[in-house]
Amino acid sequence: GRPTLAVVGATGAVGTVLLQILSQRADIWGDIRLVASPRSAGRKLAVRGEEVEVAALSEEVFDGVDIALFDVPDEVAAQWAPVAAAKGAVVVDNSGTFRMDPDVPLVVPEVNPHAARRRPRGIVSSPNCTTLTMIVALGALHAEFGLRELVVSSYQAVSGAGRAGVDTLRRQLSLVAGTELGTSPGDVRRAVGDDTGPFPEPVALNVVPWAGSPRDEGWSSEEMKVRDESRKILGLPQLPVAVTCVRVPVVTTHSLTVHARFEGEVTVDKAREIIATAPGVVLYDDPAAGEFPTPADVVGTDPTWVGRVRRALDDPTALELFVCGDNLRKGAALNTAQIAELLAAEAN
Ligand code: 11C
Repeated sequence: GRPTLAVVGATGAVGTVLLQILSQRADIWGDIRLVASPRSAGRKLAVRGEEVEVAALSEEVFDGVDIALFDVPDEVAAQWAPVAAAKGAVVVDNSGTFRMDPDVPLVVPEVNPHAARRRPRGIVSSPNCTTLTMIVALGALHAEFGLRELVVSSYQAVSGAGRAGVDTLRRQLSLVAGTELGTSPGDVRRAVGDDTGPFPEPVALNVVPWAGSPRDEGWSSEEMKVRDESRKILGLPQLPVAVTCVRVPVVTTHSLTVHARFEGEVTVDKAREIIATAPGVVLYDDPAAGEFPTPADVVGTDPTWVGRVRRALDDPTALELFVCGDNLRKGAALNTAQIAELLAAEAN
């Protein structure tokens, strides 16, 4: 029969997009069970055109489940993913909890689908949205040119921090709209007040060079994830990665500037050909005509969009790129749905 799917965290920012994606893609699923915290249990959500009641997270909800998609906070995944796996479900987890576990594959179907086959814990992880924004395009370029070094900066949307992030930006924008704020030190901060939500500083009319929590030596957790996860997905454990993560006043869609250095000389023509033909990647690059990806155009779409493809001015082995990807779709929900489809195909 068709596999039974559970969606854990169905009411969250990513869960909501996941239900849309499951309703849009080829329907390979039997039962789809929706699961959330007891607080959200009993609500009805639409998936595949039907209203489905949300069940409270418990051991029993995993009875008979073949694949369980987890879009929940790290600590909830840490507690419940092993419970679902012990019940016989293959877990596809979108949290940061298991990504660097050597017994948990970290999978991007366009880049390393084979890695999903070895999963001794019954858990497959999906990468962080910032890593996912660039990794499909980089995987394709690496396959041709051999990646040797990455230098990246992110421009991350507030929905990366969930509903609270979006609510914070909208509230702050309403407080600064139509004003002349942004002209003297601290004026934006005074206007939006002390409650900056999940961000350390106001995000409206601002950029904030911080995402995640503090790690050693001044690094952020988000920056460490981009480095560690990129290395694991590409199978390049020593890859030098320099990264700065920055939050910008965009609702959804992360962007990155990428400086990628390769084994030997590269040409823009070849790079453009690879980007234009790689599955899951779109080349949108004609600056003279005003064409390059921006979050306002990319939001709601599935692929990674790449523009501003240039060879580094001072290094014939390096490329400069600007990439955009919807952080809730390919950055989260879509990648987990694609992994689930990969696992379901395996069973046939
Ligand atoms: C952000 N990328 O934009 C983060 C959120 O490891 O899955 C996702 C954190 C993670 O804030």
